[in-house]
Amino acid sequence: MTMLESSDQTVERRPFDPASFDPEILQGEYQEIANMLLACHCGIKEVRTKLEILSDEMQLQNSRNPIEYIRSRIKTFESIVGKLKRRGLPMTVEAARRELYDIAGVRVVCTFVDDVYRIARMLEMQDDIKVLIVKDYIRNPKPSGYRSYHMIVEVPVFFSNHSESVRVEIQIRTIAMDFWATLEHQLNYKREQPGSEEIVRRLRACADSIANTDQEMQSIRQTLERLSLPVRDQVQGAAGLAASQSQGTDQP
Ligand code: 0O2
Repeated sequence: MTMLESSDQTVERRPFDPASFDPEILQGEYQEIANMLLACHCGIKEVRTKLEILSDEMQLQNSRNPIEYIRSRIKTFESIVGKLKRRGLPMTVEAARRELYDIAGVRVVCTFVDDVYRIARMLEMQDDIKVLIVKDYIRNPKPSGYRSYHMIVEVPVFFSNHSESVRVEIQIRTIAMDFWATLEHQLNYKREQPGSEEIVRRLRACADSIANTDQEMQSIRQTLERLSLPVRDQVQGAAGLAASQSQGTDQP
């Protein structure tokens, strides 16, 4: 069983469920909401399948698989409504569909920093993926210290009588970046409390330290690869030479 299979999980935190709607908002749009949810769910499936295929292929071809695990989620109802409110947008499904790019989200957690870019390139090269927006918070971390590579993509989903382009936010990051983001997300409730500047500074320091560790781990892997390659080449070279010599001596 690959790492992907063993830890693969779909985290659909409390879905955008029509039954839980505040009757004041998005009223009378149940069918549209159901359609939007279905499209998001299918968009996530399409992206996950693409990633799982890449993972299976890399597992077979390489000595290691750069994808540690994949998670996905549909944004919660509260979060969608909160974002529409914050942006001063109308409380309609139409506005959510048009303006919010992260209702469907897939998070890919990779082993090393260069794996993040490899996976991103592999997705970008696929004919049926349209990349709309790229935000590289690894090269340009957020003031909080947050690091991750974000892509907003559009993927086609084929239904019985029509097809739809569905937007999906793909966040690609390393295990270390994911570790920081998960803990920071939990601790962040203190952001508005007195003394929060100090907390923010300490969290940013943790993020920088983790980023240095990420770079060092990648550098160690690259060094090991450089060291092991010539050995393998030498062995193969020696084996090849021995084979050709024995062929040579056996020939009349
Ligand atoms: P969740 O729970 O992942 O749905 P906005 O979405 O309005 O905040 P924007 O520009 O649309 O801003 O998106 P951005 O900043 O490119 O990416 C937003 C997502 O990235 C967040 O989603 C988080 O998942 C993640 N993120 C961004 N900054 C931070 C950070 O400082 N700390 C952590 N832990 N995660 C971050 P949501 O919608 O906020 O939440």
